[in-house]
Amino acid sequence: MAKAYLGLGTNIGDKKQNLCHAIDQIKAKIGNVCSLSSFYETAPWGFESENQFVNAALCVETTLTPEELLSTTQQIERELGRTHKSVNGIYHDRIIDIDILLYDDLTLCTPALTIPHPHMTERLFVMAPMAEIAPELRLSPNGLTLKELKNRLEE
Ligand code: PH2
Ligand code: MG
Ligand code: MG
Repeated sequence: MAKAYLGLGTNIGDKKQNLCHAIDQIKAKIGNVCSLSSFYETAPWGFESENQFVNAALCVETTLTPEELLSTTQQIERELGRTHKSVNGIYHDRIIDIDILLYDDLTLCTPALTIPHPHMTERLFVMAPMAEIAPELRLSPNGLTLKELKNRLEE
């Protein structure tokens, strides 16, 4: 059984309800959710929008491969009503975004999927919830813990 960490974000509609629906679908289609962060209200990062985000992170135990996990998270995004995908760093308001952050200690780089998520350590909206649920987890290549990486962003 693998442990995958997922980042969740939403900035339109009933945001808390969007996160709860996504978490229900993750439990139904992916596996047991073994930790879940608080919900964080965050400002849009990397694009202009008047709509604030709510972000969270969770850990799920799963028998899905990384590729199956990606197709399942994308299916859940569509079922919850997501229309646009972000392309080339152009972001849009969204009902739900589910990003694969970590999958055990796997590193993977294919056109469809990069694990660890290539931008996770740059973004406080990811690292604050991650440091809440897995503060002592160490990330290669530099071996810093998630808490240390999060503290760096706040300096
Ligand atoms: N997601 C993005 C781009 N910007 N900003 C916040 N605050 N939260 C997000 O989840 C987010 C973002 C790309 O997926
Ligand atoms: Mg994202
Ligand atoms: Mg995404």
